[in-house]
Amino acid sequence: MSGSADTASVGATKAEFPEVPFAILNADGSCDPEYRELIDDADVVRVLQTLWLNRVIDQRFLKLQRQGRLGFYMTSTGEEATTIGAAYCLRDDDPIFLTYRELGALLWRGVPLEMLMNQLIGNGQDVNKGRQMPIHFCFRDWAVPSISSPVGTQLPHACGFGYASRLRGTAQVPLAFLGEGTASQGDFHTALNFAGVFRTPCVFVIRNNGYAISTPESQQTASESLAIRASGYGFPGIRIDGNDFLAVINAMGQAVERARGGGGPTLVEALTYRIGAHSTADDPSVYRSADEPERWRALDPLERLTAHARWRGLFSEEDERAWRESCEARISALVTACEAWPPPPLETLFQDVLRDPGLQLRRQRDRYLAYLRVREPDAHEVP
Ligand SMILES: Cc1ncc(C[n+]2csc(CCOP(=O)(O)OP(=O)(O)O)c2C)c(N)n1
Repeated sequence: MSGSADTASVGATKAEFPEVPFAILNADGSCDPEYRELIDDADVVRVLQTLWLNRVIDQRFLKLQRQGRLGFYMTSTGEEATTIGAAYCLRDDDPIFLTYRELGALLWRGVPLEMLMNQLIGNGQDVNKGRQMPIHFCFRDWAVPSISSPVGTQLPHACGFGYASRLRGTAQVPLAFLGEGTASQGDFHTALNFAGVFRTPCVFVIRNNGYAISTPESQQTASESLAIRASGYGFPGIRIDGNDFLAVINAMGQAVERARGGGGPTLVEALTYRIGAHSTADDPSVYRSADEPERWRALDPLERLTAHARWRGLFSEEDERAWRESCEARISALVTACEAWPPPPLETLFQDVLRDPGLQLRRQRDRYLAYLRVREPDAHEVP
């Protein structure tokens, strides 16, 4: 991995933030006794099950896209310790400002699988009426605001939410994810400067997965780390092993507690790796060698948490096989059910955008509905 134990607390202000180890899990899955208490046995199993579910969904939807049954997909394989671990440390009402690569956070939050699939497929049951690209989720009831395609826009939103949370006295702590490429965007500076000046409760988590599409991290920044940038904004930044679930929840737990207690924001840089392509529209073989992802498989967060579970005497190979098969079966049944729904009716294009669409749009809508009635008589009602 590109980090080392000495870079663990680069940028951290020791008076404000306790020492955070870079990694906690040993190669054989063991850990020091003081860290075992970070998570109980039941949760180790639940997290592993969520990790497996994430993988099964990634594999299945990648295939569906290749079969022409889905427009687009983006995997998060290899980054799940960071995505699930960060969400693990939140309260249910803490909003998660996502990018497109944090399916694990949604799974941990408990968004029903059917709602996720409806969005991916873009059928008439999708809460967003098929208006967003697949994987650009929005689930208000789970405190998940809409994902935006322009990278970085979620960051000012998150610190604004943190500011509002303090004014309202709700003690909610927004979590904002970003990739390391997005740390080069202007919105990163805007958000972190605002968060620092106003000490907004907020945790920013950089999934440093090595690439922004084809741009490697080495061409993204000349800084020795991204975590160190936080000190320029006046708050702590810590770099951790993002493939070590225990290291993630240890750092995140402290950052969230600190924010909730009025201590202000934290920047967490989680070193991880994007095992798959950027998206289904990308071919990584043109910019990285085939053995690079293979080398990272040795640090796979799933393998490492599995080794930890076995060290605790949990989640046997048989449990793992049974769980994987049950995930496969659940996803198959859901895909069949979600593909059977028709797409959103075309007239829904005009709904839920403006309270009063105005004369111009009303005319356009009426002309369009008249056209649909000719094209498909009986199928369309005036909304
Ligand atoms: C403002 C903006 N510029 C460019 C893009 C095109 N784009 C989409 S994803 C991406 C890479 C982002 O990389 P990173 O932040 O490292 O996240 P990762 O995809 O690695 O998770 C780019 C450049 C965009 N969506 N928005």
